[in-house]
Amino acid sequence: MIKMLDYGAGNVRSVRNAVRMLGFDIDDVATPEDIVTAEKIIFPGVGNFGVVMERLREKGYVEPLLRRINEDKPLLGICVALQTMFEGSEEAPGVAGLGVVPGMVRKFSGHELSVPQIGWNSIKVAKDSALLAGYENDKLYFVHSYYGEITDENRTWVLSTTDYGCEFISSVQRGNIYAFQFHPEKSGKTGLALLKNFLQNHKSVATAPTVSSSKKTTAIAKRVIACLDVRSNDYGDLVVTKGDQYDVRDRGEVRNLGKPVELARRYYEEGADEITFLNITGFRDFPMKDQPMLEVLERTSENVFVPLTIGGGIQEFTDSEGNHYTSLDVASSYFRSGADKVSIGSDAVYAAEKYLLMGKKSGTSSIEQISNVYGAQAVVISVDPRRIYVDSPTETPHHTINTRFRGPKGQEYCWYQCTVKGGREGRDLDVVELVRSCEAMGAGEILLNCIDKDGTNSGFDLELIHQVREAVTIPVIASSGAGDPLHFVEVFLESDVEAALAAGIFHRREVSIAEVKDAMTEAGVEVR
Ligand code: 1PR
Repeated sequence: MIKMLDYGAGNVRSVRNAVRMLGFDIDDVATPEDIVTAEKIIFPGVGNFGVVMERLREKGYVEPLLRRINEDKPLLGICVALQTMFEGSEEAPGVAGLGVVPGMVRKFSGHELSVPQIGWNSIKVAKDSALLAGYENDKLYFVHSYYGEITDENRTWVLSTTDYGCEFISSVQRGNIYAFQFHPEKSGKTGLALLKNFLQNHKSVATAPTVSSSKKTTAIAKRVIACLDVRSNDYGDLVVTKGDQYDVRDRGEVRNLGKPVELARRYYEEGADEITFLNITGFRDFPMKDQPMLEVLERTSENVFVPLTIGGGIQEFTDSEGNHYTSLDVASSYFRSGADKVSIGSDAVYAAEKYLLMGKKSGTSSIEQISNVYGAQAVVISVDPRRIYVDSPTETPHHTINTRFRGPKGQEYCWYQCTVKGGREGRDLDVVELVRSCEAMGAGEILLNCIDKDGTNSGFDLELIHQVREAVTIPVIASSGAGDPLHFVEVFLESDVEAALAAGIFHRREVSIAEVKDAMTEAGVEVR
């Protein structure tokens, strides 16, 4: 029997779905003894090293895990699970890991790349292994700020390495004990094939020589993301909609561009590197009662094996019966339903305002709460800025730019005002203040929309993108305005964003994801 070690962190639903899709049964470890007796164990992991180790200790799982590893019974660790096998991590100083693999887990730093590493990278195979049979240099999905360091003492464990600023351990193996830093369950067909190698009796898999002949540095791909803005229409159906500068109504009716689960599936099949759902009226609904959205996630995660982000309505809430829910509760329900990342819009603006007013973190903001438990990489900030033109930078305390596009009265400067409630309300906060505050509070990525550009098909707002890219070190997703594959090429060649997102052109079938990737490849941009 294959068992899942579910200790309550991260998106284990996707791993379960992937295993079932491959035709195997899996159920959860119910007692510590199950860890020792199960035929195969999958030990998934997303989140903070310290929190994961604490949960394993609380549940009495450490000792049986060590026994299983010593007895060489098949085990596959994923992401943070790989990191727990080391002696300790810079993420949680003083917290001991399982100590099976000699060495420490370090934080990516001291180079030009954004941290966390979020995206598709490849692996250099260091030794033959049936587990990697069939792997041919395809890209796999990584999402992490910390990595296992290669040392002389742990070299015999190293199954593969990957480059991201430095060369790090991307998988380990000793006997039947395996662990991946990447997520096979989120790595499309390539990842599923590796997972299958583990699930079937991998000793019987023909051992193709898998050691990489090339020692070439691996490279992370620029991501292409399909975004689905979702809301109920006036007849109560949950639909994918799309606005022009955030106005989603056409002659009074909410535009209906399709069904969320079907569209997500289509984009997965067409090669989207990631899928984002934005529950665009989430700020006024209570998502935990909004079962359709959770159901959309659950159903999507059954057959979409790339990362899923969900946003809308992540905030604290008290229902009509007086029950209080923290934003962490709301986010947890999204993670349990199949989300890998959550995106926070309005509540991030309020948190940033409070942070700037107090001059320090409150410890209670949604960003901090979710990041502390699920890790920074699981917290995306969705920014909805609009241009405010001024004649001179001295007219405003905000961060201005000298813009190529003049304002309505010929103004040469503008600043980007943050908005809440889907652009309905402007705040006295600019994008630079917002993204810097959110990064300080523990956000892991910025989804940078632009109300002026949304739905215009006129290309991304490069001026906004440059301003934000320079303000933070976390990954930035460019969004709003894509109308042509060359707009993706432009944004990747002219800025350092890690990903670009589009909605309208994909929904209306004006441009396919393959056409975007072909144009990127032709221009020399790394793609999956
Ligand atoms: O504030 O935490 O509840 O989150 C609400 C979320 O819903 C925010 O992420 C906000 O961006 C989003 N949202 C709210 N209202 C709208 C609207 O359109 N009326 N959609 C909205 C924002 C922007 C993009 C869009 C790109 C690409 N959508 O995600 O998909 O602009 O479009 P394009 O390629 O067609 O130009 P909270």
